[in-house]
Amino acid sequence: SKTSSMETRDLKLEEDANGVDSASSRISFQNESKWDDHSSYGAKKTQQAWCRLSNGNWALGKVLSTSGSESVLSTSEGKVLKVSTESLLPANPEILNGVDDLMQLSYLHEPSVLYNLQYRYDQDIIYTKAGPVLVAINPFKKVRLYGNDFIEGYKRQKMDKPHVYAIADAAIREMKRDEVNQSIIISGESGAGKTETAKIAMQYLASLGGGSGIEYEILQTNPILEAFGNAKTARNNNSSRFGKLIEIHFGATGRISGAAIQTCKIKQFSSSVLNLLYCTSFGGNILISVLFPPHLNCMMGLCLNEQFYWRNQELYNVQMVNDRTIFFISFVLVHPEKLNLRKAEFYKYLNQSSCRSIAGVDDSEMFFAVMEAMNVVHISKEDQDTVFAMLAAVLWLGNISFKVIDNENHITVVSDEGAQTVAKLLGCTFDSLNMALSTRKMTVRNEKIVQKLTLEQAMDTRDALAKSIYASLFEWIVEQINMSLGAGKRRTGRSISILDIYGFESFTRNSFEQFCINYANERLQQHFNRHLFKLEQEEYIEDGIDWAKVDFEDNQDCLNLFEKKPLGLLSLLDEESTFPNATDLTFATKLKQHLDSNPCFKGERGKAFTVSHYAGEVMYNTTGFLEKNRDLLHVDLIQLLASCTCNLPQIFAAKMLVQSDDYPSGPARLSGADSQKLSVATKFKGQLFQLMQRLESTTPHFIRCIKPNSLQQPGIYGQELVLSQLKCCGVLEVVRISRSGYPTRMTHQKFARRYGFLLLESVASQDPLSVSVAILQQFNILPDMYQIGYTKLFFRTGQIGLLEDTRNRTLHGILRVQSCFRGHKA
Ligand code: AD9
Ligand code: MG
Repeated sequence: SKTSSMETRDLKLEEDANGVDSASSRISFQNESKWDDHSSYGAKKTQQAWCRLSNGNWALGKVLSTSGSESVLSTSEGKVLKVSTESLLPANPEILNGVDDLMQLSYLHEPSVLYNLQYRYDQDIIYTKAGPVLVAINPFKKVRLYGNDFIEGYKRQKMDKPHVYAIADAAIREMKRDEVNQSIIISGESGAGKTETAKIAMQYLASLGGGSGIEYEILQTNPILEAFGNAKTARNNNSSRFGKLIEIHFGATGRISGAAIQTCKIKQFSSSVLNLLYCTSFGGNILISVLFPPHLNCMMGLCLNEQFYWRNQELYNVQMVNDRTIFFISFVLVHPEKLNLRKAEFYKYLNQSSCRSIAGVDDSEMFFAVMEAMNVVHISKEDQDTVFAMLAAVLWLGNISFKVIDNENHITVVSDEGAQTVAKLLGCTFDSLNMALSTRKMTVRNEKIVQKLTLEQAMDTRDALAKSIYASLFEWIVEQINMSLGAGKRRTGRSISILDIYGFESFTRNSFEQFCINYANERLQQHFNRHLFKLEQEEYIEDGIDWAKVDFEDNQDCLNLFEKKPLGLLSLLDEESTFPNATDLTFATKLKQHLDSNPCFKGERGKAFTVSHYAGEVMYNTTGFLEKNRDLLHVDLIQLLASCTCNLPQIFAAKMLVQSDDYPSGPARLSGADSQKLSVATKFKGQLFQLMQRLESTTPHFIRCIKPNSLQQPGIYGQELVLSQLKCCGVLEVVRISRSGYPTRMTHQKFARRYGFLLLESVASQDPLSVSVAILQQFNILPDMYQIGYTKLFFRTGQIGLLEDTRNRTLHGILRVQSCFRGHKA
């Protein structure tokens, strides 16, 4: 270990000689070469170095020789490679293997970050800090890191390794200390572990207790929300189809007093990946996904890969209910004759798939857990019955069929068991159901007319009704939960919010859903950057050090591209959505016409355009944009629901009418008498702004979840996959930002105390600052490598290592002398 610590010292010395110039520390989000500037192998000539293999992976090797521009490397697998010296990156000394915080690495570049995370992951250490950010890598298996012992350990500060518990604990402490609300922002791609992480954080907060079982109630919201809001997809067996913010309130005594949940409503993401209920009618194919008690929903068998499965340019996302659930619902809970439930195969919305179960998931157990949870959050038995009646109505709606009645393809609803059951479950007459599904009232030149629907239109209308019932049901359940958790009752105390939100997405084909998700992430990224830079700068400025302010290139340009009025992506989308004759192609053309001069925008051929996001370029295809953005729910359907005798449809209708007035001053109210709603994108933006506003006033804590493989399997670490996520969630930027400043800080006192004894000559004045300066001089630390603040010393990366090594060696020497001396005496 002695040799390796010597090695560290040398490495650090050399690195620092090639140190960073703070004036040039502009953060450029796509500029990878920055890494190389800072860390290229160049003159360092470390014994070990990283080289990129032809498959894109990084390999660690021993440098055997370097002659001119070529080096010979022997890899750990025993291969000998001839590579260009330029392409090599210096490796960290072994003693830095698996450090808790990436910032402790002497050489910070892609391979060293990847390697450090993998080194830990291989030992089931899934949490690592990247400065202020916690990186969590999904283990895809049970890891022994949770439970009461750990919770106690972190509470008593006996444990200090990176952990979600540590983050939750810091949030609690800071909330109390600063009297400021806190937030824990969890992001990552589908299947990366956001929802699990959020639950782990909730578990920690709940352990603080509340009284009257409120903490248990908060935890019990998870199975309900997952039952109705999650689905099996190709990427995750339990994928959330909604974003969630849970705000946990604390009373004056520091105990939990209540909570409030805000979901990023799926309704406004209709026809989207985030839909609870996805339904589309294309060329006679009706596909729908229905969410039922947890894990019961399975992805349709033929849909092998959710994100890449396109047909008719639509995204298929179908989930299932299985027979056993239906059995439980119909025979255990509600009167079977009322719901009239059949086997899953019987329902059109369900029989698109052959997948009926998930390995390792006991549906009946989960189902009863949900029933129990609904009791805990005080949803009455009657209401629970109605909830299931609504789900049954949705299923039966899918089985409604139409009869063509003329040669213009106009239709009428077939009065069979399907339609009759729907009418019964909703509490309306068959005639009114038929009317709502086969005609549409419209106002043309101030005259009210009734238009007959064609088969295609009727199918769309039927599916839109099913979708809106499901989405309204989800919303209603969230409201019930909020009422039970005492939302709005006691908002006097402090709170900690946990945000579980879908991460940045970039697929080979990107549509409206990715457009919205990525826009949201662009906003969150800005929040993230501003916070990090603020943290950095505040400390420098507070300590009065001369630090050229980091002139950071933030992502405001990209946000402007989305938000500018009238010539931004969202405005232009809304405008185009109001034109009856507009098509996805005219929309794309319009974008190119107005935005081509914007540096973040690039028009592509046909219906496509590219946006330069902070995480990279994404090409969007406008197919379906207008339709998805309009997401019309015709007045006729709202009126149908309002006329029902069953209470839930009535409540849904009232809510829909209120919502259409939600943003009275909003510019984007769609014209046309048949539309009752704002555009999907505008509503989404409104929600996002509310969310951001809430977050702005909190101290954020960031957790970035990483998915190590796409197979949902333990023990597999895909470098490329991990790397792309590190880029997307900004972890690489954090590392870079921190490197560009003075990441190591120490008070004058501590510095003087720690290294003062190394001074060879005594200092005239014994005050900590003078001692510190003398130390810096004795060790010949270059002026560029440190700054002296009012209270602290600030160092560039790696600097302190040199002093530490000398200190260790000196102490070692002293100890040896002492023990020698003792031995002598004995
Ligand atoms: V999605 O965007 O909602 O599709 P998430 O929320 O990021 O996604 P989720 O939390 O659902 O992913 O995690 C996916 C699966 O990974 C879980 O069902 C677990 O099987 C697994 N997982 C995630 N985190 C952990 C963990 N800390 N320990 C064990 C985990 N397993
Ligand atoms: Mg999730």
